[in-house]
Amino acid sequence: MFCFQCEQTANEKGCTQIGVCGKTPEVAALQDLLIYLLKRLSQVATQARKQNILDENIDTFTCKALFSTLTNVNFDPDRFILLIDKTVQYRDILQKKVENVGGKLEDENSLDFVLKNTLSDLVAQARLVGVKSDQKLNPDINSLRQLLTYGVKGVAAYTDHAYILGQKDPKIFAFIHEALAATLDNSLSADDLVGLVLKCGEINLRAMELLDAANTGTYGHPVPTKVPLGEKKGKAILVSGHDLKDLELILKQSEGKGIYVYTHGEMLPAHGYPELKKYSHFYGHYGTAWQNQQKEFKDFPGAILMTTNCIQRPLKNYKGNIFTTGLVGWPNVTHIADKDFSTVINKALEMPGFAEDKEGKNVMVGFARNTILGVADKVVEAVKSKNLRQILLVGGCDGAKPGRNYFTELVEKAPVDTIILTLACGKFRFFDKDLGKLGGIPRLMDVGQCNDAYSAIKVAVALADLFSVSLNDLPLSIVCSWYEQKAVAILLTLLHLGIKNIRLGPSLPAFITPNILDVLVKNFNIMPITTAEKDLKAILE
Ligand code: SF4
Ligand code: SF3
Repeated sequence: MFCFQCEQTANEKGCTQIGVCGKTPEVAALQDLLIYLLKRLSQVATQARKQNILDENIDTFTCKALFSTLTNVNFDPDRFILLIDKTVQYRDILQKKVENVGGKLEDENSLDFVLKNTLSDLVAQARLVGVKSDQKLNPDINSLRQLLTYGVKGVAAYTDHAYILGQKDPKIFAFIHEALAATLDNSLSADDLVGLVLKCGEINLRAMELLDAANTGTYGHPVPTKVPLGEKKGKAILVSGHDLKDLELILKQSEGKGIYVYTHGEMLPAHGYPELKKYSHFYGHYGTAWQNQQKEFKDFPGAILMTTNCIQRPLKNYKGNIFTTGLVGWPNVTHIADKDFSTVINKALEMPGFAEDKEGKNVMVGFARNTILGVADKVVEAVKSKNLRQILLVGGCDGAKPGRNYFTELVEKAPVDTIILTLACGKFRFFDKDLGKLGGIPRLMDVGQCNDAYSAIKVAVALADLFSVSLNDLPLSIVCSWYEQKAVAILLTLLHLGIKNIRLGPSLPAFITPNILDVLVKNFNIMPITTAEKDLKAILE
C-alpha cells in the first residue's frame, strides 16, 4: 500500500505497511481502485454534461463514495466493494446514455478497464492505479493531481453534508467530475492543474456556503450557549462526528426515555443551534478530540454513535456499545443504514448510564458568524482604541502528534490584548481554558466545526469591509492545524481568496513536492509553524 493523504502519514512520507490510522493494505487498495474508477466515471459524466445528460443520483453517489475515502471514515472492505461495483454500473449506464445521443467519449481507451470478481484480484488490480503506480509521471504533476484529488474529497464531504439537509448546486457536482477527470488527463500542464487547484478552493467556498445555509436554515443560527462537561445521573448516548441531522434524529427518537444525549468531538458546537438545544435531554459534552476516543469511550457508560469521521479502531471494552451510521464503517461494528436508531437506544437502556450527577467545567459554544458580527462594532472599537492588537484564528484538526502542543502553547501565550477565534477539533487542546474578556467580548470564541469554516471566512470578510482594508491587511493571523482532506479543501479556499501568510502545521503535506511548495510560498507566503514564542513574536510585530 501507499497512502500519504493525511498529516499523520508514516515518517511524514507515506504509509506503506499499514495506515497509522489503522487502514489495512486491503482497504487502502480498495480505496485506490474506487478513486480511480470514480475518475473514470467522471470522464464519462463530464462528457454526459456536454450532452445535457444530468443524473443527480450519480452526482450524489460520487460525493458519498469520495467522502468514504476520507481519513478515518470507513475501514470496512465489504462496503468499498459495493461502492466499486456501483461506480462501474453507473459508468456503464452513463456511457450508454452518451452513446445513445451520438455523443463521443474523447478518450475511448479510458474505458477498457474490466473489473475483477474476487477480492484478491481487485487488490491486485488496485496496484496498477495507486498514487505512485505511474513511475514515469513527473513528480510535480503527480503532486498537483493528488492535491486536487484530496481537495475534491473535502468538497465532496461538505457537499454531501449540505445535500442531506436539502441544499445543492449543480455547479459543484460538475466541478467534482471535471476535476477528477482532469487528474487522468495527460495533456494538462502544471499551470492548468494549479488553476484547477485554486478553482477547487472557489468551489469549496460555495459548498461551505450551502452547508452553512443548510445548517442555519434547518436549526437556526447558533447562539452563545454554556455546555456542561459534567455527567448527569441516568442513561446515556454519545454522538460523535459532524452530522447534525443524525444528532437530531437521535434526540427525537430518544425523547422521553430517560436518556441524556452527550456530544463528542466535532459534535460539540451542535449545542448552540436553537432547534437542537430545545431538547431538554440534550445534556452536555463528553471527552475531547478524536485521537483520544480509545481512552475516553471505554469509560462512557452508554451507547456511542459515530456519524462521520473520525473513527479509530474500537477497543474490545467498548466494541459492543459503538455503532456507525452514514458513511462511517468498521468491520463487525453494527452499522445503522436506515436511521432507525432503536438499536442504539436499546443499548443505552441496557447499559448502566451515569450513577450520579457530577459537576464539571462548562465551555461556551455558539460564536458563529451571526453572533460575532453582532459584536463587530465592539471589535472595531477595540482595535481603534488599541485595546485589541490582533485576532488569532487558531483552527483546524487535532491529532496525536506531540508537535500539536504548539497550538495549546500559542493560545496560552497569546497576550491579553488578543482574541482567539477557533474552530474544528484542534480546539480541544484549549477549549476549556478561561481566557477572560476583552472589551466585553470573550477572548476565546468557538466558531464551530471544521464544517463551519465558512462562518469564520464571513467574519473576516465583514471585518475587512468595516475597516475598509483587504483581508491581508486585517489585524488577523491564521494559524492552521491540518489533518485530513476537508482541511485541504479549506486551505485551498483560503488561497483562492488570496489570503497570505497562513501558518500551517504540525507538518507540511507529504504529497506536496518541494517545487509545488515553492509555488505556494512565492504566491501566498505559506509558512510552516515554528515555536509558539517565535510565531507569536512574528505575528505581533
Ligand atoms: Fe496513512 Fe493517513 Fe493514509 Fe491513514 S489516511 S493510511 S494514516 S496517510
Ligand atoms: Fe477533526 Fe477528524 Fe479534522 Fe472536523 S474530526 S476537524 S480531524
